[in-house]
Amino acid sequence: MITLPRLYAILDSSNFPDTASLCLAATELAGGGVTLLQYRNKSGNARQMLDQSRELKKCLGDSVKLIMNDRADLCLAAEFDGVHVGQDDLSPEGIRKVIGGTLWLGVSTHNPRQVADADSTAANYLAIGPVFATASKANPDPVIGLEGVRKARGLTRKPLVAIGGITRANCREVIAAGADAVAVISDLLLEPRKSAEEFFRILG
Ligand code: TZP
Ligand code: MG
Repeated sequence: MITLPRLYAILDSSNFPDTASLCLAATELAGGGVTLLQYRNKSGNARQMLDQSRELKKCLGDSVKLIMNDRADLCLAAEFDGVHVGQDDLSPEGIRKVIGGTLWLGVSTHNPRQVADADSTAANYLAIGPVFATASKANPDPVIGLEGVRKARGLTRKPLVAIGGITRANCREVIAAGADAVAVISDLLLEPRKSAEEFFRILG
């Protein structure tokens, strides 16, 4: 079983004008204690994604575990540490055929049925959300609230990451509802290092 840090940072390329600013945010997050980081790019082509991923890995070195959103092929090509997939991506079994048994695999879920299904796969951790309203995802599933996190906790013993609208102001109650970690995009953007430090201070 893997152990997740309390904070799982996500860098979405759409929030950065170029790769240099993405890398700057990444190094600031690492300076603030982040050790698990997902690269998310919903608009770039495969070549752009691979270029940016390689730069990200170069600027971070080995201090941070890097997870590729959606794409097992780019995870391997960029030599990342794992892949995170949703309900419309390759199945966990399909992803394992590509990445093998060792790299990390996370699966997004949005309701109890999906949690139960994902629990019986070879995923290393599950994500559940959106817990609160989010502006960072196009066409998000319905908000599940803290009750949705509690329900998910009751359905899996895999490490559980809560996502969606989580901030320094509400993260404590999300962990109290049973999540092992919180995944965050927007509340890390303005001052990445300071925000990350505060998340860790709040969550211990
Ligand atoms: N999946 C469910 S909500 C979400 C994703 C990728 C976006 C989370 O971003 P934010 O800004 O922390 O709400
Ligand atoms: Mg996906």
